[in-house]
Amino acid sequence: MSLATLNLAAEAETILAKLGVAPSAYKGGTLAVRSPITGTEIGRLPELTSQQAQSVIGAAHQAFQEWRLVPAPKRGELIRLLGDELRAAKADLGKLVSIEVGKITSEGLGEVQEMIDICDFAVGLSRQLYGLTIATERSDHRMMETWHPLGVVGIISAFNFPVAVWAWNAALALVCGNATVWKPSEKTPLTALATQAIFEKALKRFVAEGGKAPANLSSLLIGGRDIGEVLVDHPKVPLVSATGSTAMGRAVGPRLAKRFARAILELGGNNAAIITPTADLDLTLRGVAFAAMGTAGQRCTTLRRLFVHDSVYDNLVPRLKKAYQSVTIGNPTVDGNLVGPLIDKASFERMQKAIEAAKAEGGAVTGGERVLEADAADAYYVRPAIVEMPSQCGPVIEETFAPILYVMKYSDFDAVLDLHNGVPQGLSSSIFTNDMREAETFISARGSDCGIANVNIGPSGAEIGGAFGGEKETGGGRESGSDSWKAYMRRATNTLNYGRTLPLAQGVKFDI
Ligand code: UN1
Repeated sequence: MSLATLNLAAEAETILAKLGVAPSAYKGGTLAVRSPITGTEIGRLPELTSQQAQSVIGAAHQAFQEWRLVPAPKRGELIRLLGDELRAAKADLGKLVSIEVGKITSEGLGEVQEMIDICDFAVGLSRQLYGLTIATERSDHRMMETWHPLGVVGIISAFNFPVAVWAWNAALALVCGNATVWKPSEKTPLTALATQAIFEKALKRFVAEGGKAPANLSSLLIGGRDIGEVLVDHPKVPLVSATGSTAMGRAVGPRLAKRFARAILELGGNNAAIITPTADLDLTLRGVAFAAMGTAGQRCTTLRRLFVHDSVYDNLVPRLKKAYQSVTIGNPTVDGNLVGPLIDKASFERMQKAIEAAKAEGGAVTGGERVLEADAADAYYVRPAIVEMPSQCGPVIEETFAPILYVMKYSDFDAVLDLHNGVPQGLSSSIFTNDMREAETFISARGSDCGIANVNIGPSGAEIGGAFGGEKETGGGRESGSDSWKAYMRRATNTLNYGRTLPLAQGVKFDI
């Protein structure tokens, strides 16, 4: 089916109706949404005023006050039901992700799977929100920590993972006893509406089964930057988890710091892989191809810099170029296509600008051109670009959210580690090697400085079980697995005296 004959607005409407979203939520408003598959409009959402946003947050705070009293394993039951509803909605929500973001089918479905996985994780976690008991220096005393719910958790998400990132945050925040308020990207509000409707279904079941849950436990703020600012500045929001560009983080971070609110920032990545002399090149080729071209280069974890040892360069790079030339680009909902569109025209223009800047620095470019323009003049499909660079300079040290892979030759391992870490961002990284010393060094204190460091797999496609996030300009936040839940709770240290005397710490005497 050609792109011109697609009716994506109708397809989106069918899915939204099936998932329980009323047409008034996405018709007749002021926020226009376009599908990057064709560039055509698929919705026009009513936007909230700042005042309405304030009252949504106020209501969420009230919900928090009730929800924090529900035992955590019971809160976990709500998330179990959410996972259940997401399983039932997987095909529809996955398709809507493809329509709204342009992800290929398996990645749209994978995104919903990521939501299901974090729900499973959070259900187990709801019985494991434990603190330590710590040896005290005083007799007949006990010292311990307890973890308590925090309040309203604000979630600001980006277009590229329009629903999974909400789920990472919301599933944990809710089992931890918080209420959530979500400001999705202006580019992807339809999948947010659908997710909210799925959550409401789970909540209804929870209440029908005798669970106690307040209204407004999870709310959505549809609107632009001003609405995001209301969330960031609201005194009843003790934590904001924000995913997006470093520029966004620079705006959000200081505003939160000013009122001593917590921040989980997931910002830009400029992820690299080092291909060493002993790398399994077949495996490397596949790892690099997915990490660099998958999601049309629009993941925070996308592979953007490739350092190839000079002994394998002439073997690997021509094969990689061939893969780039033959990769199937087009309608992401058609099986077999591996690269869908860029999100919009601005993204395409940024990509072209970066390619021009790389050329000016001596870069040799393969690919990068616009394709399928005749089929869909308002959609921006590109052939992923390989840019062979003489050195790490110019656009290579920036994050351009598009499929550009900068390839550089190296000969010395220590020097390449320095280059690897020589960018402002620090999200994800990989090494492809069968040399144990190199692998261990890469993940050691003097190796990769990123939040994620992999061996023989690419930097993208992390599982939810690990903590997700990065260092330096990536923002330092951690979400998802491991003990990331601690960021969504407040810790209290409790000292209990079960004796009849009052020994003071540090031997202090104060006898009255
Ligand atoms: C993002 O790009 O915002 O590791 C997150 C990955 C995914 C999440 C990416 N699990 O690529």
